[in-house]
Amino acid sequence: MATARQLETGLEGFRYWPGALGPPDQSRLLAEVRTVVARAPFYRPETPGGRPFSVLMTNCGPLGWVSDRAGYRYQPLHPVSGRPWPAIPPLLLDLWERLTGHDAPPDACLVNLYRGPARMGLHQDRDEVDLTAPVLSVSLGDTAVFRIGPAAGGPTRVVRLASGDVCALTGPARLARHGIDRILPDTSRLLSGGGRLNLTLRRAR
Ligand code: MD3
Ligand code: FE
Repeated sequence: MATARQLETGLEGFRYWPGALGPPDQSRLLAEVRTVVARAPFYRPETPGGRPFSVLMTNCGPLGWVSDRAGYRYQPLHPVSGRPWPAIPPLLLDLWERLTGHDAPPDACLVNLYRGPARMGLHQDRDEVDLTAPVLSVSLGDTAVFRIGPAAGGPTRVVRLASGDVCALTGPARLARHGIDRILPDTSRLLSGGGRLNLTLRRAR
């Protein structure tokens, strides 16, 4: 595994491994994600204010991140089917151990699907109990224009996240403001029909 790049984000703790997963591993991971999605279909969450997300979501692991009129939270059941989320694929658990070195495994994996004009506004991830645990993100499919800046506000910068890229957020970067401006169409052939999948591993509790 290549050494992580510390991008000049001014964000200590943002680590980035371009091409951490080569094409064979991307295909293997995609097959595992399809198995997850067969048991826990994508659905469109709503913000607490009642606006639909442009991103479709599902989860795997003991807990899944959900949003609806009651707010943001982690819960053990799919909000539409009422069934438990499927297990986190072993490939992702291995990646977490190898890249974060964290002593405890992730208990939540959010799967985001971006198609067409889907985007995600600038936000912080703060629904987790232990904010000292890292977050690990894996990108598959079309390239994303990812924006990140300091927790306190101020200048942001853009990083293109391509298929197979992995990034980890630890320390001061854990509460960084971040979002997805847009997806660059036709930049990967991994997903038939195009679009982007992002898998985010976290410790929610
Ligand atoms: C920086 N997802 O689900 S992943 C999210 O590509 C989310 O779907 C984006 O932001 C996506 O909450 C970005 C990269 C990422 C994930 C977690 C972070 C960046 C982060 C937590 C803190 C700081
Ligand atoms: Fe986020």
